[in-house]
Amino acid sequence: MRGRFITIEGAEGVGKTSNIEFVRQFLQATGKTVAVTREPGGTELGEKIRSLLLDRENVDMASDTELLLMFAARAQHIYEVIQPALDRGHWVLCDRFTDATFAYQGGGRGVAAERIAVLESWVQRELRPDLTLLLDLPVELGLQRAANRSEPDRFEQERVDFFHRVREAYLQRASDEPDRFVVIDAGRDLKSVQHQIGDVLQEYAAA
Ligand code: Z5A
Repeated sequence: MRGRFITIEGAEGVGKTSNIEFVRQFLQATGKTVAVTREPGGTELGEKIRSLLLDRENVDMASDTELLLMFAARAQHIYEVIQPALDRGHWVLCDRFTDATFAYQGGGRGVAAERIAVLESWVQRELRPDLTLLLDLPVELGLQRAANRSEPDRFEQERVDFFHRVREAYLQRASDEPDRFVVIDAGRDLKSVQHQIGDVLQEYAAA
């Protein structure tokens, strides 16, 4: 039987990295074999593309170049990691996927959603996440959390209004696809965030 494809999404500093290990352990405790991966990246080639995308020196990268690099990395990721794992019956847990493209390149950069949808269909064919956990919190709080953590990459240098558009685009997608998305209140303390995630997974893994 095909495994399930779960993605974790959210704007800057929402706590994806802090929660992904919790999700992996939770699913493993229910007997699933779990492959954890991330985008952009997840393969040797994809990680090289990630470096190009995050490099602050690439100041003049055009929005279309950025978009195509995201999908180039994704094509390799699906081919090499995601689809083979799902075909083996494993559950794939991915830190960001195409909803991030609709949020960052679409909402943030202003690329038309219809153009992104063309690439989505071309590169992914029928593949879509089965469940998406959207960690949501006020933009300023996320930026504050992220600032305490590391040097800003190319995306993290964007202005606050960019991240407001990213958040709005995510929330719009969640409202458009309520059967796939679960919105988690990520503004609370870590224990409470994990409690919310655990409740969702408990029900989902049993179904
Ligand atoms: N991108 C794109 O544009 N288009 C695409 O299609 C894709 C990606 C796939 C890299 O992603 C960039 O690629 C990303 C979008 C773009 N750029 N940005 N911005 P990434 O996922 O690797 O990078 P990221 O968004 O910068 O994620 P992050 O920095 O790893 O943040 P996070 O994982 O969501 O947060 P965290 O590291 O777990 O937590 C941040 C800090 O907050 C940390 O110090 C924690 O200890 C703290 N924290 C976490 N949770 C809590 C709670 N509950 N309370 C208090 N403090 C907390």
